[in-house]
Amino acid sequence: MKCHILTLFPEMVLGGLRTSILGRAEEKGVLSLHGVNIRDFAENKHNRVDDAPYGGGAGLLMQPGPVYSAWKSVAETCEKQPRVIYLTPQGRVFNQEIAGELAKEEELIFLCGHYEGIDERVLELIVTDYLSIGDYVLTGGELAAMAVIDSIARLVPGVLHNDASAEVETFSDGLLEYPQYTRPEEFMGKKVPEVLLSGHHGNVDKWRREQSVLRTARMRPDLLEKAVLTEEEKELLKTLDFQGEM
Ligand code: 6GU
Repeated sequence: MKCHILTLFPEMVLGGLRTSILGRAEEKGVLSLHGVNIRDFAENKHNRVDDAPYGGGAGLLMQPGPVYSAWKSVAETCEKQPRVIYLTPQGRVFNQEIAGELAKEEELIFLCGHYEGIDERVLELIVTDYLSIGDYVLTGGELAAMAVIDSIARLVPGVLHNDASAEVETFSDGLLEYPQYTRPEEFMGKKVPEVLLSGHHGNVDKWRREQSVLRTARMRPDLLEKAVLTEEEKELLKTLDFQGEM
């Protein structure tokens, strides 16, 4: 998978993403991250890429020319035109399902806005997907692009050590992850649950599944609507009253 990131701050996005697992994935050759500095495509000798909005109003907007040229510099190198994802609080709210869809793409272009946004005309010309990472406002699209790219990249085969770990975790079945423990067996007087020391894998799986269901009911009851539960699990939840717990 190859991700091109069009931004005024490529060092922020690449520095963040390359710090850990994705950096190693790049070294292994299963992922490629390419930062494109929109400022390199400025059309004046002061390298300015922003200007005041027509009609007045606060703040500055990114001008269409440099954004278009930055996109074109990437698009020219691609056989099949990649989807162009613009990060904006006006977009569809990103989730694990969208991550799974985007992880199937060979190549993606991410466009990060700054200031008050980007001139609408260039968005109409190049953007295929509008994505938000939640209902709050950031100063720019970079942090959102990093979150989206991280969650997509970890689904690409070979990025994680074992592909199984991408599956078991939170949301693959619509439930939160079960609690986990490592050494020592006792910490500050708190013991690791007995069943995990038993070596009985059937019981371990059963306990973990139950913990996932209970934890989801307590912490994110909204997720249960879409989760696939057995009749037994539904009965278990009916017997509980979680109001205000945890
Ligand atoms: Cl994608 N961009 C910005 N600037 N703010 C956001 C966002 C994106 N998603 C949530 N807030």
